[in-house]
Amino acid sequence: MIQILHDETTLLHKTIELLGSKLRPALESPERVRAIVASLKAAGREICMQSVTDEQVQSVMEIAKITHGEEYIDHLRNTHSDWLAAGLIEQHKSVLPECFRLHNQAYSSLAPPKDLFARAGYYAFDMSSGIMKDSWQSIIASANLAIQAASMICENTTTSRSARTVLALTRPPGHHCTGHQAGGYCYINNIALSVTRIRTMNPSARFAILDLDFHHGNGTQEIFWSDTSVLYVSIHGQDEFPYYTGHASEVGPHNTILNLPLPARSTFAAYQTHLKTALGAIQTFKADYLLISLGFDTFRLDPLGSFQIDTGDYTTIASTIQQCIQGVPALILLEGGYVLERLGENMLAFIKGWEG
Ligand code: SP5
Ligand code: ZN
Repeated sequence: MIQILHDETTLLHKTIELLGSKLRPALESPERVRAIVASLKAAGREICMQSVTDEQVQSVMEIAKITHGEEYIDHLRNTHSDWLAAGLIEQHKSVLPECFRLHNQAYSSLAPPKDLFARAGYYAFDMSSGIMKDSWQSIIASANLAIQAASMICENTTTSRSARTVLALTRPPGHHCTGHQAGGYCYINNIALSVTRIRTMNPSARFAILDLDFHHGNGTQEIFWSDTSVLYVSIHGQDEFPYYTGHASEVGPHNTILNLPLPARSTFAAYQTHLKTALGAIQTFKADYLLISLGFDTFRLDPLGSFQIDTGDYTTIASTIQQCIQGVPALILLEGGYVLERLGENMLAFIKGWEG
């Protein structure tokens, strides 16, 4: 049985984005997780509710700083109140960047700027990572779910045959967030924090990350780029957001990166071929833990995706993975997926395939 973790604090974050040259409510909304939770409950699933204690906030921050550095984490925590105090924003509005940092050898050692507008762009790479008054609380709650899930799969490994898969309903998602830049609705790389947590209990562990979101997980790839104990494998839309990463030629210095881009309108048959390639690489790597970035924006009706994957296909995807990784403890973190009306049934279809 999959154990499912959720924290209602993840629902507080609600922001805006620039999409198709229009500023609008972000597609990454609280309703996404609400829809999944409603379907899970209707199907009689038990959901393990979490809430972050003050003590846990400190420990989440300590773990987050390892991946993201203190300055970036402080930025996430303080930006909205700094803007408010400076009279730059109203309480219920979101901070959005206006100017991004330039990339050039000559500027590479540029220190974080003091100017509040400059900082918003320094710590982001797009305009879908707004920060509103409650964002910090949700970001921490989401990261905490990833950390708790990591602790649980380690415990399960040593205790017994009980649940070896934990699904965390992480929101905001994480896979686009790099060491120091938010983007693509992501503020902290949740999966990277899971890896850190598992390593505190098992320092020599090897990890396979399977990224099934429609978009390439540029952040996860960058964070683990030269890490020999982490294999990063992604199946994603070719030439789609985040546009500049995810090419098959990006393999990393130690061949631990495998990008499997698929053209727009690809069918499930084409997807399955890539999934089998991905799973072959994962088997060869002999990981101790499988971490899945699960996005349902691969669904045929998704506004941000273009694959022809239907609800029942998620059952096949999950059972294909299960058959291949038998016995390896797995952690599943939620990334994207934006068709509110279908998210719940897609998640149930995936779980059905996983549990067999
Ligand atoms: C976690 C996640 O799924 N983040 C994705 C954020 C994507 N934001 C930008 C999307 C730009 C879409 N442009 C139109 C493409 C139509 N195929
Ligand atoms: Zn996505």
